[in-house]
Amino acid sequence: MPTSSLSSTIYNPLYECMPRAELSALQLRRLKDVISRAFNHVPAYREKCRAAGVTPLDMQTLADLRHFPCTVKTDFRENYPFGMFAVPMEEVVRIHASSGTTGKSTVVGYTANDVATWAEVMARTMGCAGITRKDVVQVCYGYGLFTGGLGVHYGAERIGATVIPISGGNTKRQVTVMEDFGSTALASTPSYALHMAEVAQEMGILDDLKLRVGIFGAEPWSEGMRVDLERSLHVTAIDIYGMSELIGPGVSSECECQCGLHMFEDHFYPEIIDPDTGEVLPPGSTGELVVTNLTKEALPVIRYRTRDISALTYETCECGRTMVRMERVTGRSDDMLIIRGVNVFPSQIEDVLTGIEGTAPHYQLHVRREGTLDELELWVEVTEAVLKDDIRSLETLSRRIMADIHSILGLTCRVKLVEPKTIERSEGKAKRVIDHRKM
Ligand code: DLL
Repeated sequence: MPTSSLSSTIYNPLYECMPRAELSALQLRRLKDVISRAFNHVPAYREKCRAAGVTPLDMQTLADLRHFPCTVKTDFRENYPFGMFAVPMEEVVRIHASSGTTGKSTVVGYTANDVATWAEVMARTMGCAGITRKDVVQVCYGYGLFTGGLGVHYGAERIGATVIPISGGNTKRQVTVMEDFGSTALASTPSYALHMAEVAQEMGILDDLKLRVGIFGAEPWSEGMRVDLERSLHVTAIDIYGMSELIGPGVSSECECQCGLHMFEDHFYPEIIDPDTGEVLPPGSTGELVVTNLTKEALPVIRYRTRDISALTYETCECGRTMVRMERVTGRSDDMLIIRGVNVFPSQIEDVLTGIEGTAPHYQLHVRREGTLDELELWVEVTEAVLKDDIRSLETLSRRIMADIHSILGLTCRVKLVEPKTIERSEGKAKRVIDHRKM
């Protein structure tokens, strides 16, 4: 049951530099506690444990966790809306939701302590990005049931920064506010940040903005996109990661070294598994990230299969933080496209495009089945400058894209070059894949 001690820790950067032995001991204590709470208060989880033949008493060392059953997104659907909660509703002070695998959304809840924990891990995220109380943080993540807006908001307030809770949309107004209020930190999806940069450019004020840092997440993005964001907005682009089921944003964040995302391991315990067999893989291996929420009271989630593909490194970072780093997410084990037997991640395509002059980082993958064969058609926006070129140069550009994709993925695709700003812009997550095979 809820204990007030769980989230009484005050934001303290030293927490993130805890020696490994001390951290492991803390994790084990918290794992035993959270498994007991899920077992005792969430019938669906108790059922899963029974089926797997384990009880909380089987959790004696960190390595024992692998014997416990995983939680998956469909558990939320089957127990919709509040069946995964471990506390009575009187103790739940906040609800958020995200898209489910089908129809019904995934509903998550927070006690007052959970909201405080969330503010703390988001305050650490701010610290990782070098954001301080002197910053003016423009929060363009959506406010509402999505966790992005309020998550960043509470963390930024917790460190004493000035928060502009503008939410997503109305891009010209965003840019005007950015200029007039002197925003120094931008919080948005990376694709929306690029769109804001385009609009600021059109309005002729891009170079007058005071932005110096951006905290970008909620969708996969590439190193190439980082270069574009840093160049166009004159910011340090920091990758932040999280998901509703675990808390929202605040699970992990890059620091200013930009070499992997530190996971706040006193609250989240990570494993990497083989997505096909469920086997736990050794540090450094690439696989599906599975995370146990160590301190959440309303919704203790054990071994959540994130479907996100990453890898973990336990080497201490140059910044001094000892907390494990996860590699930037390269895709999801369930959004991976298989086209004529080739595994394709949209982020790989993006990497190819960002290395090709004349293309904008806006693209869409259209997958169709023609006869028995899958066909990939890649729609790519070209830059204004390229439009002025003759038809031959455009053909050369298409051929170059096809060749580069072929050499990296071993996949032949068709390329359709489209005019600037014709691919629909999103104020949240960009829609990169249109899989006509599933319709
Ligand atoms: O997207 C929480 C969030 C808000 C994170 C704002 C960062 C910033 P969900 O809507 O539940 O929560 O979606 C979670 O989004 O499993 C990943 O597949 C993807 N995702 C989130 N952050 C990143 C990132 C929020 N930095 C799902 N890189 C996750 C790649 C990300 N994918």
